[in-house]
Amino acid sequence: MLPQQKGRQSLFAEVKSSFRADVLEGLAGKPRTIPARWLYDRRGSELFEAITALPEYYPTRTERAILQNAVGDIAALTGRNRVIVEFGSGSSAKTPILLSEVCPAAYVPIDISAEFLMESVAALSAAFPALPIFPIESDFTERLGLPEAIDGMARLGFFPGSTIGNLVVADAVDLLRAMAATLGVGSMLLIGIDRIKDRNILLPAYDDAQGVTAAFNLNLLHRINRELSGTVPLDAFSHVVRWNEVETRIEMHLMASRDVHFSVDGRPFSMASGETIHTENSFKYELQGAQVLLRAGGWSPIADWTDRDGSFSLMLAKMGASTSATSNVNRRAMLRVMESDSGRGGGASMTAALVAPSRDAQTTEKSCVGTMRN
Ligand code: AVJ
Repeated sequence: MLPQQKGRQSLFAEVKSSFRADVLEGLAGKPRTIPARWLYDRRGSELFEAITALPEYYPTRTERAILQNAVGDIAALTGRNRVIVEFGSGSSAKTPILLSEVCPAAYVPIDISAEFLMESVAALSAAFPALPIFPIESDFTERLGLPEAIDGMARLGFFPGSTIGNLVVADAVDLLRAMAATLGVGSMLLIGIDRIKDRNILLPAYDDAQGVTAAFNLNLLHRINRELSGTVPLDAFSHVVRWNEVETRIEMHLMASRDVHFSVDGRPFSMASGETIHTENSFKYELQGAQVLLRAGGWSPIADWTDRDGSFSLMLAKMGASTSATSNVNRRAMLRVMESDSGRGGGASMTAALVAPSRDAQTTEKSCVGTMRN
C-alpha cells in the first residue's frame, strides 16, 4: 500500500510503534543511540524552526541567500514546467523563491506532519493561485508513489536544509537512490549540503547561547515520557555537542549528569553518570565529497552554488550515472565556467556547469506569468 493511501489512524499507530521499537532498542544498545527523526514531533519541529532563526545557526540563512542568487541560473538549467517534489517540506519556507523562477507545472510537498502540510499548502496556494499542489503525508525515506495527475511530467526534486546530513553515508546513498526511483527517469535534484568548516563556527551552531538547541534535544526525553510512559528524569540530562573530526559530523548527545534508573514502556534502564544517548548526526561534506555522494546515489552533479565563505552548497544534479569516457569528452566540450558575479548580494557563485542549458531552458523568462500573485 502506498503511504498516502493509509488512513490517518493507522499511520499514527504505525509511527508510534516504530518510535517505541527505536527507543527501546536504542536505549539498550552500546553506544545508546536514538534515530534523529524522533526529534521532530510538533514541539520539536517548532523548536527547529526557532533554531533556523538563531544568530549562530548559519545554514538556513546562508542557503536562502544562495538560492536567491542562484535561482535564475537554476531555472535556466531545469527549464520550466517541471513538477517540484519537495522532500520533508516542513514549513516550505524556501519554496516560494524556487517556485517564482522555475515556474513548475505542479508542486508536491512531502512531509510527515499533516499540520505542516496544511499550513504550507494554504500559504503557497495564496501566493501561487494557479499552481496545482498535491501534498503527500509521509515519511520520505522510502520510495513513494507520486499522484497520477503528474504522470509523465518531468520532475525536479527539492531537498534543502542539508537534511541529508542526518544520515550516515550508506543511508544517504539509499535515500538518494529512493528519490531517483520516486522521481523517475529524466528528473533533476536540487539539494542543499552543509560544508566542513571551522569547529568554532560549527559548535555554536548546535549549542546556541539561548539554549534553543538544548531544548530541542531534551524535548526527545519529554516525548519519550509522554508517548511511551517513560520515567526519564529530565533534570539529570544535559545537551552535549561534539565535532567528530574523523566522521566529519556534528553529534548531539544527551548526557546523564548522575547515575540514573528509569523505565520506558515498563522496561528498566540504567545509565551511569557521564554516559550519553546519541540523538543526532549532522554530517558535513567538502564539495568533492558531496559530488561523490550524489554519484553513489545515482545522480550526476551538473552545477553547484556556494556562498563566499564556502559554508554551504546548493547542488543541482541529473538522474543517472555519467560513466562512459565519450560522454566525458562531450561534457568537457560543453563546460561553461561561470565565475561569481560580484555585483550580486549574498555572495553566491556558480562554480561550474557541466551541461549547457537545453533550448527550452534558454527561452525561460524571468518570471512565471499568471503564477505568482503579488
Ligand atoms: C535539519 C538535519 C539539517 O543538522 O543542521 C539543527 C538539524 N539539529 N540543530 C542540522 C539540527 C540541531 C539540522 N537538519
